[in-house]
Amino acid sequence: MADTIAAISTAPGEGGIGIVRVSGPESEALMRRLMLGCPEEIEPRHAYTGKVVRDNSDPKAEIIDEAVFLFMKGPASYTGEDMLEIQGHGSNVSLKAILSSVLDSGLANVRMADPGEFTKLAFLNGKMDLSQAEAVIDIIKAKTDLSLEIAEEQRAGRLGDTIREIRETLLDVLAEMAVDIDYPDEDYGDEENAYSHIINDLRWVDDDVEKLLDTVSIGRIAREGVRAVIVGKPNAGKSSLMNAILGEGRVIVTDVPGTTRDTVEESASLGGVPIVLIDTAGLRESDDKVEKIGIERTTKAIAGADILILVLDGSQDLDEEDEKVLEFIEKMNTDNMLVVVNKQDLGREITEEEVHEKLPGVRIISTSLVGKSAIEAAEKISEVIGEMLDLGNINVHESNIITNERHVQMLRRAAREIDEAISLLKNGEPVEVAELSAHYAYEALGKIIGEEVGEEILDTVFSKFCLGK
Ligand SMILES: Nc1nc2c(ncn2[C@@H]2O[C@H](COP(=O)(O)OP(=O)(O)OP(=O)(O)O)[C@@H](O)[C@H]2O)c(=O)[nH]1
Ligand SMILES: [Mg+2]
Repeated sequence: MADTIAAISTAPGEGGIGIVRVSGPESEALMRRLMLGCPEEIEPRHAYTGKVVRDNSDPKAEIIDEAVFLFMKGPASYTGEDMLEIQGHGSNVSLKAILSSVLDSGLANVRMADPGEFTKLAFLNGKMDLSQAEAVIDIIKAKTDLSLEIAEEQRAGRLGDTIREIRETLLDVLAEMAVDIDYPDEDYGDEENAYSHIINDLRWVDDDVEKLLDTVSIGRIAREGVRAVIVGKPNAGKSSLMNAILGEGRVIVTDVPGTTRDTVEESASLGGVPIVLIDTAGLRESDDKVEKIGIERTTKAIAGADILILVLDGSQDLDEEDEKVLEFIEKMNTDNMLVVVNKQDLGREITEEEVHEKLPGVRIISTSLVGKSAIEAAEKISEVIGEMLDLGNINVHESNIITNERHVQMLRRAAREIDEAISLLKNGEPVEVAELSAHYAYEALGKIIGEEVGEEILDTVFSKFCLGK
């Protein structure tokens, strides 16, 4: 007999409600055993309220909790098996008592569930493909509106559908190749290559795969956030800018140059998109040991930046220190750069022309980051960053966005193999060899939706889940 698994599915801690979830052939028997006064006939998907006891047949059994019992008959359940949910009060003590009553019931093969095992069963029982199962983890772990929306599209099966379509096309090409192997066509008329039609079809597939790969950087932003690094000479107002965007006094601000000595990272949400703001130690020559290390870290942060925000003290002319900073960043792409000319309230010495001389075409904002004007400045900066990221053009509901590293690997492998097949055919190699590459591409795509995946991949995927999901 198959195992019956159980776990507490709600997060630990105090909560209004807490749920013990059971899946497997003993689900119904467990309801009969644990629910005081369980009805003779249990109607699936019907909510029964009742007292929870360790063992119904014991007349002196202590009452553990009062709960809602929900029995779901397989295959119409999340896992595809019979399932039972016991929805009690969200107390660790009572939930543990309910769970141990399930586990110690003496019924056959009842055991604690592994992390992600409910969803793994759903996958194994054909309730969802692997990309959908992975989206379930992404939903649970989503930190921003954007990552949630992407995960929800994937859970609904959008990516899986696209992958199946691409594989179908590829399967047709494989069939064409097989025909050519069996009946080689020596006379190819006007076509420059006997396999032109196959090469063309493979290019279509390649395009589709590349289209998915093009979304990887947006996917990474959705998952990890945009790294925006704030740089500038000491005292320019970098920490003031960080605080203004965060809307709190997170970083120490003083009029002492060299106040920030280490990089400070803080996450925020920009119109639903995660952004990691990184305040840095002002860049300058320094003999101070701590400040020197801070400056090294600034250099490292710059290297890993998606967006660079250069803060200038606009109330003074560009000086040597500014020049030093500019040297640091002059090789960077100005498309990903924003210059904030700060301290406008103290006068305006730096002109846009001057900045553009150093950094052609760069976006410039003038600000004052003290007092009330800081709020306005932060709004303006957020808006421009949004434009820089082209956030308006991310349409989660119209296209797939690849967020999962395993999917990226498989798509890259598929693209490589298709390219290989194309160049083999172009070089006049035997179709058999190219067919093998195309076949590997087909397999790699299949792994995204969980076809032909081994235990090892499944273990890695599901070990990322929490207990009870
Ligand atoms: N008048 C005026 N003062 C500002 C403005 N922005 C920042 N300041 C002041 O300038 C000083 C330095 O600000 P910080 O934000 O600490 O500067 P920083 O670039 O982080 O400096 P370091 O950490 O030393 O590199 C503080 O006294 C701020 O209050 C502004 O727009 N106008
Ligand atoms: Mg600072």
